Amino acid sequence: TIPLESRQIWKKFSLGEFGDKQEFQQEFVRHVETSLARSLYNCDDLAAYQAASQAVRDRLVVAWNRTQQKHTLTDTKRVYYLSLEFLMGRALDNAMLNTRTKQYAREGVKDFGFRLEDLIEQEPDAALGNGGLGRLAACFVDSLASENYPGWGYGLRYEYGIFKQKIIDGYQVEQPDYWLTYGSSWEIPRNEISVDIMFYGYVRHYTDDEGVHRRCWEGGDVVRAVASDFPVPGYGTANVNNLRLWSSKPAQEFDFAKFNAGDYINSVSEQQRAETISAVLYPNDNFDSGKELRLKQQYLWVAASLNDIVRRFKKSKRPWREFPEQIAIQLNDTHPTLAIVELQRIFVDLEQLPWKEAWDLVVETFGYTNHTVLPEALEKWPVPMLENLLPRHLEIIYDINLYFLQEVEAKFPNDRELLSRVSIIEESQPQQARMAYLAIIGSHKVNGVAELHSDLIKKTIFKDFVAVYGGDKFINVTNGITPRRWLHQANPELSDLIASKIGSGFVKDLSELRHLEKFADDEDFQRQWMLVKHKRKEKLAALVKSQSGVVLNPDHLFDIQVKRIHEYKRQQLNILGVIHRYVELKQMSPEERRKMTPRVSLFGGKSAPGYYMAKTIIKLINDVGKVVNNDPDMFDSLKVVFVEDYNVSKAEIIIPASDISEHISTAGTEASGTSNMKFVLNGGLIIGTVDGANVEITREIGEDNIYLFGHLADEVEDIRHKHKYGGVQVGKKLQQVFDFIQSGALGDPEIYTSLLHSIKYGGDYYLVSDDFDAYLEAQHTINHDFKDTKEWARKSIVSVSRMGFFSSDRAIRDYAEGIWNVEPSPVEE
Ligand code: GPU
Repeated sequence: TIPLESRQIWKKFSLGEFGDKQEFQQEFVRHVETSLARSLYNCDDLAAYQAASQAVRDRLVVAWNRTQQKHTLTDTKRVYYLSLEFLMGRALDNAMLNTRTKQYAREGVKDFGFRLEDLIEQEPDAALGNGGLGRLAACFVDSLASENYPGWGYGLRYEYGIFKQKIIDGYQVEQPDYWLTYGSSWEIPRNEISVDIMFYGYVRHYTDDEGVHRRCWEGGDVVRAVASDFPVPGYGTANVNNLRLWSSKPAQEFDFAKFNAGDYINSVSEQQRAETISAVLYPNDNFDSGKELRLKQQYLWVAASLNDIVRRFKKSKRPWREFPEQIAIQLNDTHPTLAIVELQRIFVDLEQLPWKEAWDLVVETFGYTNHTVLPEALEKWPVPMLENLLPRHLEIIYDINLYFLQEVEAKFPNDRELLSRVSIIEESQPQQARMAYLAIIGSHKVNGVAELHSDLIKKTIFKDFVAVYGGDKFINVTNGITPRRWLHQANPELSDLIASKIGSGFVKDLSELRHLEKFADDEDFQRQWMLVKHKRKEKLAALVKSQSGVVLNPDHLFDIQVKRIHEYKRQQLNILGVIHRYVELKQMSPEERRKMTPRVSLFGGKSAPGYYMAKTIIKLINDVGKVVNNDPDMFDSLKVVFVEDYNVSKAEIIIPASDISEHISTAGTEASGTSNMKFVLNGGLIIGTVDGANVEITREIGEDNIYLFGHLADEVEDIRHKHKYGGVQVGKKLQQVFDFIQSGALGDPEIYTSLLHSIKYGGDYYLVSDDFDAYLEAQHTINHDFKDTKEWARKSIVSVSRMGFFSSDRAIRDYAEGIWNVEPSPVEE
């Protein structure tokens, strides 16, 4: 540390916030000339982006250090959010807005001939996630920082994020997303922070000095996990939290034995294999692939994070019993469930705590969030794989299971069926470890992500555990979204318009939007409101034009469905509905057609590379687009667009442009959904099923302001049963659509056979046939309502004004109070 008498000098040179444009420019030029080694003669947009980022980053780093120092000094309880995905998107705009330096930067770069918007566009998305689950984690770290909670994210620093999607001949083609080509300006490499992680090996039994029988894990392969930190600025606060991502590296440079034996090339290349562990994000959404490399990713990340957390705790010199008073760890789905086992291993094997004492601390530390009821998404690891890769962990899992089953047996004697139902080990061939059960047993709270979903898990997949533990362990925390990125940043036009009426406090406290409702009937305000929407539709039209050449009319109704392509999300229902509309329009006279509400149907989203049915749906959408967009009869009536490579940055352009967006999952399948919240917050209305957070959105905004349709969650089981034993009834309208496709009007109908058969002869698991007519009916109502612009604007304003509940700030406060027991700890400015 710096001697006391010199600290004044230090402080004189310590970086503060930018006070004006000149200060920004000074830093900008310095970074161009020194960090980038360029000059005013070769400073292009990319260099300018990098210099601007580093200027902003420097400020964040100073504030980040202060925040961490303060939390260490005051020894406050910290929250650790363990997530295998953080779908952050771009950082620059967000960092400038959160530190309120955007104005200086804009004016600063303008003097040098740059448009700040062009620089922002240079940044590649940090796309370290698949969809909703990863984006939720990104919203949560924003809210943790903004609400002044001492909260860290822990994840993996994949070199390849979610693949880039190309559409070629209507098919999805995947290309690698190497996002670190120019490095990341936002990353602080922490090469000095590393943890050696073991795999394989064996369990050694021994007797310690006190004669106690002990076990310890030895002799395996070692891989090094190295930390990188990404500062997470809060909005309107000096708090800057940390997102720590781990990379895998070889544990030593060379295998000296081999090296000396002359096998130089192989000794190096074998070491390189260590790096493949964190190389690439698994591109599955709501699906468990069960691959060994994925298990290695999970363990490397979890073991490195826990080592880090325990090391920090040990520095405080507190007794172990205070561990849960100092530390809360949240498991984002079951991906980090091994953390439970790893902490128990640290306590029992390494720190030699008695099992029961250790286990109570573990349970008090962890909380588990479930994000799905889909059976194919629930993680199970084959026991032989665990035994090979993590032999000691498997033993600990067996012991956890044994004690748990004894507890169950004591409570429900002689119920063998129950014991086999709740056992962590499923008696299949091979045996499998059910990670959700382990997560429940090792956590003090389990939460679902929307009311309907939280009720559903208690009644279905976790029913037996409610019987064992009672209902209080299972709670709901409805998801939320950060108003910074999803309103203030993505839609400055709307944000400014709202602020002109109610001030800008809603960016920090979204519930302030309620003050907007009194302007809902103000015709002048309605016009301004719809003008913003129109502007944003123009902006989306420009994007679509530049990417696909298709010209959209911003006066038409924009109907948008953007999300991962999945049968349960039912993009097939949407596109079959579009085909129905096309067939109807074709049968009309030009006069009749002119009376119909003109529409744009826009789709976007990625399919998992190995998901055949989802890829077929993408092909169908693109083939419909090709026919419809080239049909002169449709020019003023219908356009169908598939936006390539949907990601966070594109979402920021697409979401503000919707009149209607679609959230039409089979009831009971979408745990929450979060884009539904983003669309409504941006003044779009929604068509949806009674599923996930749609239920609470309806309760908040009022049922007159949402277009709900379809069967309810509690009817789905019966309907599937009927399909199975009585066949599927394809109604007249849907049959018309099938006939059209089979006529070859879209091209070779063979391509779609499996898709159509899965509905008509395959049991229609997702109830497309059952909901089709109701879906068309709801769309019909929308066509009618859209013609009344004033009433539409009123609904839109009222809806936005009632969206305060869906801020991720509220969600984070719910977690803090209901699960973590942590308090905000603001840093002085
Ligand atoms: N979700 Br499980 C994902 O995005 N990926 C997954 O692998 C799993 C869940 C989503 C849910 O599908 C969505 O309904 C929810 O809003 C989101 O997690 C965040 O909770």
